[in-house]
Amino acid sequence: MKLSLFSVLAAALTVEGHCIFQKVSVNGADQGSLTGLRAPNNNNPVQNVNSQDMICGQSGSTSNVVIEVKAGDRIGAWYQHVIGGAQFPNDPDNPIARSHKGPVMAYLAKVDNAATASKTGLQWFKIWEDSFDTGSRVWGVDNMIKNNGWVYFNIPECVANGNYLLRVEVLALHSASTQGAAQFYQSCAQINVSGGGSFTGSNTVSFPGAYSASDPGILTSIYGATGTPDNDGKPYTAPGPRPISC
Ligand SMILES: *[C@@H]1O[C@H](CO)[C@@H](O)[C@H](O)[C@H]1NC(C)=O
Ligand SMILES: [Cu+2]
Repeated sequence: MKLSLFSVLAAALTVEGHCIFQKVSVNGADQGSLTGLRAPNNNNPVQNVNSQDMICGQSGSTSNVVIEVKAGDRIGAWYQHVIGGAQFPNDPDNPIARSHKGPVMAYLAKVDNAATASKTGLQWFKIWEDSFDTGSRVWGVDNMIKNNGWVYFNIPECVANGNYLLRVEVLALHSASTQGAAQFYQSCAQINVSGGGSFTGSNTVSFPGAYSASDPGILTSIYGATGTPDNDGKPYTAPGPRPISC
């Protein structure tokens, strides 16, 4: 079997480079580890887009806390290699292996009580994504690594008051040229929005259901002619709908 150097390298780098969304900040105020979160308790990716684990990751930690936010607030979602941070000092795969290029996305779903609501059967709308910048050839994951695992976005001003699950997702595409090998990392935060507008959702999608294994943003090779994970400088569109605009 003949393997190109870059596919061998990419395969070698996949071994332990995973991550977990495990903490929220609101306008810079750290809410505490796993507080207000439904997060997996291991860092294995979800690879079956039809799995219930596509919603908030594998079942793991739960919390009674609902995080208070105002529409317009700047939310931080913190990804790290394992729960608590790095796996060991100078862990090169914290917050995630550098090979794990791909987009980062955030979705909301309206619920009655974010602490107790079932995660199934919800209608999700995307509020933000950081996919791939063709000019700089920088992926959302590159920005997350640069920010030490923090991903930042704002709750749109138009979002209606009330409780929501906030689903933040990293999609790692380093092995995505094989169907079923794209890696999804998501948890859900429990939030209560105040000071908002009237938007409760349009263009909503279900999880699972929003994605198919053969979506062009999921079944794709990000390696250009030289084996660089830069999508050959071509545009990349993340799966799911485009974010709402208020
Ligand atoms: C959500 O926030 C509003 C406004 O601050 C508050 O009145 C309400 O009790 C909160 N609801 C929940 C379920 O946290
Ligand atoms: Cu991985």
